[in-house]
Amino acid sequence: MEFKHLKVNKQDKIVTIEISRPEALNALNRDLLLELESCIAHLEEDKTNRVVILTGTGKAFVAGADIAAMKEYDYEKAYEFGGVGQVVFTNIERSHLVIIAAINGFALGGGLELALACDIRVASKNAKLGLPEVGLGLIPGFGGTQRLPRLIGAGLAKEIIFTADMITTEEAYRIGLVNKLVEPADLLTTANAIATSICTRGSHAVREAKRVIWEGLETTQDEGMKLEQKAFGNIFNDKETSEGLSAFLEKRKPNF
Ligand code: CO8
Repeated sequence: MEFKHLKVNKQDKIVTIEISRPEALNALNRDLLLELESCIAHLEEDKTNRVVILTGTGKAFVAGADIAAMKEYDYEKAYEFGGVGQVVFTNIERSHLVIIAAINGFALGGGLELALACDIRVASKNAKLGLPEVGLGLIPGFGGTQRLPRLIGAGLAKEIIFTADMITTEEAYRIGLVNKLVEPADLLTTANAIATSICTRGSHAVREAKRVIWEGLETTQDEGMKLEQKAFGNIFNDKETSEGLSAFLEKRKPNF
């Protein structure tokens, strides 16, 4: 896989994608978004891949959508570009791969929206997060108005969106916007440790748990319970489940 703006590195079942457009602090233009979409789709085809770690080159994770490109937009172009970003991020959210955002620096606007679409967020203490769109006369357009309130609640999400202020990672950690906060030098090690732990668990089970969680978030709790019950039944059709249960009873590690 060769990409202009992505550096891809696979180690066993874990793939790290580094978003690399440093001249614009990794800002998302159409080419970069489409590369990301095709990269994830490609990784999904390889059954040995389990976890993807997304990070950025230099001092930014991603500093947002490309502001220069948006300057000339009218309704049609904005509507279409918003749709491209939404599809790419929704594919990430719904991928059968687990996707971890390792936030190494600025995660602003579309950059934070990308992190929100990931399953787990680990942040370096020197990162800065925010949705600065209203300060530019925009609104979040890659899912931020929907995913942020679902993750941290509407009140806190409104404060972040309406003020457009950047928040520190201490604050982001306190409100549950990031799962872990680490020294810059420990960022990728921590993300890899989480990824490695996930890789030791049942792959079918993790995949089904991810699916039931996102499908459940889209529906009522009662409907979510039915989804869970069905998935719980289905999982017994997979030999992985028998191995996991047998391993426990035989006091050994499962061989997934
Ligand atoms: N787009 C394009 N270029 C950017 C962006 C961006 N989002 N962010 C930084 N750059 C460029 C700068 O223009 C600069 O380029 P140059 O060297 O040619 O002047 C280069 O990257 C380095 O940036 P700075 O010199 O500004 O670096 P600083 O360290 O001084 O500042 C900041 C870093 C604070 C991150 C600053 O660059 C900044 O504020 N960037 C913009 C952040 C922002 O507002 N992001 C939100 C953008 S809007 C958005 O994401 C909407 C998403 C939904 C879209 C829906 C579409 C329909």
